[in-house]
Amino acid sequence: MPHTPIGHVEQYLRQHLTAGPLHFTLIDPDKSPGAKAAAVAQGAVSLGSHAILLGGSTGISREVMSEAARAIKAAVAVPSIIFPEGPGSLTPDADAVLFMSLLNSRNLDLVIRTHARSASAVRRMELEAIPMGYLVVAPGMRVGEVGDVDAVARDDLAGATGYALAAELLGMRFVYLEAGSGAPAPVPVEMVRAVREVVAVPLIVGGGIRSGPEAKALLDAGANILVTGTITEEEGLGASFHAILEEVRRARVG
Ligand code: 1GP
Repeated sequence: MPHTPIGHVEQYLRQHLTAGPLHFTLIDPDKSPGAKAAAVAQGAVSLGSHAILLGGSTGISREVMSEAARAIKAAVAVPSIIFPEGPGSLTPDADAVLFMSLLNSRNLDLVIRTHARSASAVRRMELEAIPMGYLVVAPGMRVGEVGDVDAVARDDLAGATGYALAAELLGMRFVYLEAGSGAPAPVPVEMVRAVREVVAVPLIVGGGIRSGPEAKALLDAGANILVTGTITEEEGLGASFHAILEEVRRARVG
């Protein structure tokens, strides 16, 4: 019977999660193409980042995505994972794709229909698919708009826990709480704590993380993976990035 086993990238993540939280660096290959993406990845990994997410909220072409994925693969040993906004950017040159349902979108394409249309292509490419529930929390920023999202209010803990638990019960193996790229503040720590209490799957948190103290508060609340993107675009691998990675390192065993 054909089946979808847990792939190499997910195994790598699971194994590293046993020692504590992880950090992912989000790179938009439209803004940082090819060699530039590889340089950012190299710097981020040298500071302790555990994987590279490749994505952006506007259509990235397959060519641009492939070039970045190949350059990153040549530069670093950690996985490069597509964080897709549509099927057009899928490429077998990346190591995996977050095969994610935008749980609180009003647009069924983003909940399941695009997945149905692209699943065969993902299988044909032999691209590892990591099943994930993606939940946008206010303010949601650009992804909230393009995703036609009914954003979870920042104080709606029951709403967030309901979506997250439903994702887990549906078999999704990761849940991502997203405040939106460039959000003025990250997902509230109370929401991270509430979701952490009800789900067993690893909890990814991103959007608006810009400082060590913010990272620490989210980690203390139970976030398993922190994602940052804007900070490197705006400041490079400067003091804030160092401070965030330092908090992740401190929270890890040994
Ligand atoms: C966006 O959660 C990620 O999808 C990262 O957000 O760009 O605000 O770091 P930032």
